[in-house]
Amino acid sequence: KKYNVAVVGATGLVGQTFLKVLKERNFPIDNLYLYASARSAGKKVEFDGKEYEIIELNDDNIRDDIHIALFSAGGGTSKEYGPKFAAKNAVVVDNSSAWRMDKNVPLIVPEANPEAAADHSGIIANPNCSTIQVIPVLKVLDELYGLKRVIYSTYQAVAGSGQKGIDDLEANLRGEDSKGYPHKIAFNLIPHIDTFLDNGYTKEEIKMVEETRKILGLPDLKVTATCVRVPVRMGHAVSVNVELEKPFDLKEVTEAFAKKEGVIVKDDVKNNVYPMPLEAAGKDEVFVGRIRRDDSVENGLNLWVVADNIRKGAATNAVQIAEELIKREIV
Ligand code: 2RA
Repeated sequence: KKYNVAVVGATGLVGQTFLKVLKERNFPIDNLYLYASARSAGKKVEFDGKEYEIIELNDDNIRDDIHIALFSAGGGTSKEYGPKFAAKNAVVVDNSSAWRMDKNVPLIVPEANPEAAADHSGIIANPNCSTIQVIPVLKVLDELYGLKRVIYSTYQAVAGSGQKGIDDLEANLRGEDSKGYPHKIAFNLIPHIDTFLDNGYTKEEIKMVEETRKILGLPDLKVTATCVRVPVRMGHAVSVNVELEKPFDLKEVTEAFAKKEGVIVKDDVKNNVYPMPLEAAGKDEVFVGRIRRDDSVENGLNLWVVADNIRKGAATNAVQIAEELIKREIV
């Protein structure tokens, strides 16, 4: 069986990567509809050797034969148009933060909670990129030993801000100021992703806390985060400090990670092998290394997790959710 697929936000960095990933994974597409704002309407985009004209996203153009709609056009667009596509019987897989914490919307990383797809009411949310990449390894640890506390420190690439983040890094390297970031990002670190809240945290940090709890089904898990933008083009890295409920064996942890689908262990420090953004870029897996005990607490573990934030952190995870819908005959 083949499906009618819409991509909303088709000209953006994630939108373009949706197309690449759909093609690479041989997604069973019957008809493809590419939507974007009026600015891009009429533009031609190539997919699988065919040209497609961008359809302007407006109320009149929402087709009623769409099975799956992949959204990545910003929170405002998702809030407004997600329900409109769902009302026409599409299942929306939304990459924005608009619906993630809505209790009627499943928030899914297929390596952790694919079964949640069955509970959708038209919209399924794709988690935040920095959250997605840590979930497969945390799921392994939770199943084996139980999670007690998690501390995240992130090192997030400029691609997380879309093309404008990449443009700022490149402009800075030419000596120009940033247009989007509040400071230069080249040769710098900016401990500020998304907006600040009254409690001193950024929204990005709170997303990591809340989304981790929701995906893992652990509403009381102790989690905290510090999120930092780094002058890396593509690929987020997260230092993950974990306290486990039960004692663990390091070799058993490493073997369990290696066995987990979607996770690749890169941990051979004698030969300088550890995950790095340059190597993770362009890949769909999550890379874990620097696996070591934290002796400052009972059952403490330190990890270094790297992934391509536009692929596993956005497009690939969303397409995997769409594949689950098909596998589970939900669509
Ligand atoms: C970032 N988490 O890296 C965001 C993208 N969704 O800025």
